[in-house]
Amino acid sequence: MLQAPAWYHEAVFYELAPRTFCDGNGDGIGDFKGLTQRLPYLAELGVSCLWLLPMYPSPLRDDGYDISDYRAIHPDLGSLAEFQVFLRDAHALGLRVIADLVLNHTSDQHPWFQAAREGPGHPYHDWYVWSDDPGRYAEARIIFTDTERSNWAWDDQARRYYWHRFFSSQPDLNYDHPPVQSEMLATLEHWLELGLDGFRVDAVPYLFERENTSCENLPETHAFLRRLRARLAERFPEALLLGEANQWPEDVLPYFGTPEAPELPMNFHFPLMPRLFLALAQQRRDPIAQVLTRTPPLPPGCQWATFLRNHDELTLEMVDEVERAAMWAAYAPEPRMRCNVGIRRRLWPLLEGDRRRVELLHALLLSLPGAPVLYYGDEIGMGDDIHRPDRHGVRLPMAWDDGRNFGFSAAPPSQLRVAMPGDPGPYHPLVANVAAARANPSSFWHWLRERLRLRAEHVTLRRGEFVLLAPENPAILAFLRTMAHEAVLVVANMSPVAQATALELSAHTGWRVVPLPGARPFPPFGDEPYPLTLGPYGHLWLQLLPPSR
Ligand code: TEU
Ligand code: CA
Repeated sequence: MLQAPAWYHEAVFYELAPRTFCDGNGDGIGDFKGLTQRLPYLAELGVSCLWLLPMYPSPLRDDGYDISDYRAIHPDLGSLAEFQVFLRDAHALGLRVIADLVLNHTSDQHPWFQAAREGPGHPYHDWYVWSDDPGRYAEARIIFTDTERSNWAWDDQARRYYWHRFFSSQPDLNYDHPPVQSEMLATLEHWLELGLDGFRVDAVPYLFERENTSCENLPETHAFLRRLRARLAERFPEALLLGEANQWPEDVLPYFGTPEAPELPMNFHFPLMPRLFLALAQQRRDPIAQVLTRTPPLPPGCQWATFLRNHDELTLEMVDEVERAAMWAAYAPEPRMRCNVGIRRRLWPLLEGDRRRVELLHALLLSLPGAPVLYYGDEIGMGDDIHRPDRHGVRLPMAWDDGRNFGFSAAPPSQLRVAMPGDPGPYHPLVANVAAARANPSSFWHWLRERLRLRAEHVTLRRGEFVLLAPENPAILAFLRTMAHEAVLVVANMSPVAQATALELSAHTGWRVVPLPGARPFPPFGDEPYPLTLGPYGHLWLQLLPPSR
């Protein structure tokens, strides 16, 4: 009997930052008290696992991805007790919670790094990667190309260079030093003992460095992940480790490990994400079909985390030059829209507020193989602000109603740590807020909630075998999710004009066709190719039922 899939295989994730979700104590900063008050909203929407952006003490040079204490909650966000109330209430509502964990580097304000700066004699010096020669690891690419010119930074006190794959205020930990590995393993256990359901493992390809390599995806990194997985397997077999390995498909696969030597049970499907947008821009299915064909089947017990957007730039690191140029042209015509090797825009502005395309991409996100990850605010049509520094423009406060600070905080507007957007327009929180979305039965919010319900109702959409079809019409993406008792046929028109197609489905001759949602049955499948017409950016979920049922 197939082992029942782990809880995370079929979860719908919802990525949020406690700092910008809801302020519970009126100091102008989102916090766990506010997030706790909004848990019923998240349960009502129909998501099943929250992914919290970094919640630890931090000088916030990288919005919390620069951690200065791995075992505490940032005081802005509340006390450990308030975090535990949040976790208890989330679990009571059937919501699981994973937290972002940054293994690769700390803040330069972490006491470990401050001690390490004392120099080679200090016991903490080897917790970081130092060199007298800034030419070491010369083949490692710079990731934050907008701000960093080198992966080495000089430290005046230590009189040596230190290694940093991200901002120079984020020194990399030295995973060749055993106490670092032990401390990080203990940190994971610390939070799991408090009831956390798992982690999103940040920047996992960069943990180790070796000369004459790209310093990404090294065997030593995979060996550490095997050690990490084995360590948790005994006491926390249900704990999720969701890897952020932003790599080409063949380089992401190894992060799942093998059944004999497992690593991370879930990884983000970075290869797919930009190609969903590229297919729209090019009005053809190929970018999606090619990457899905190029993605080998996962080892048993593993699952992709699929997503449209997140708190970072829409990364173009793993597409080729031609694809990147097409994406820049289609989605980032203004240089301000670009950040590093990506596009710092939220979903709705990226798609010009075109609800048809937003629904189309969500219809694919919720029916393609993988566990979908929604980004907070996309459900209410939230906008961005490209005039804010770095990626902050895609991390604005959530808007709950049309009241003071749009329901985010009771503080005076001037006290908000993160200001609400000011630009008038279709995404202004006056119109794009939860209350307005819920009050309008024909809003995208209700459409999304209904699709989440259908996905929860149809195990075929979560676990069905994926079969890609190849209709004549290149603008049409069509695939099946099949199980013995039913199949779901998904058809999508990637173009802005109506398209006709005819699908070869001889294996389903005589099967009944029921649209999801809706009940007006379509004609059953005959021997002929099945004709369908889709409107601009149209899409269908069609339930196929065998004649017997
Ligand atoms: O990003 C890791 C990373 O490699 C980024 O370059 C990412 O691939 C790119 O931004 C597109 O997603 C993680 C966090 O997501 C990011 O917010 C942090 O700034 C970074 O790590 C450093 O902790
Ligand atoms: Ca607060």
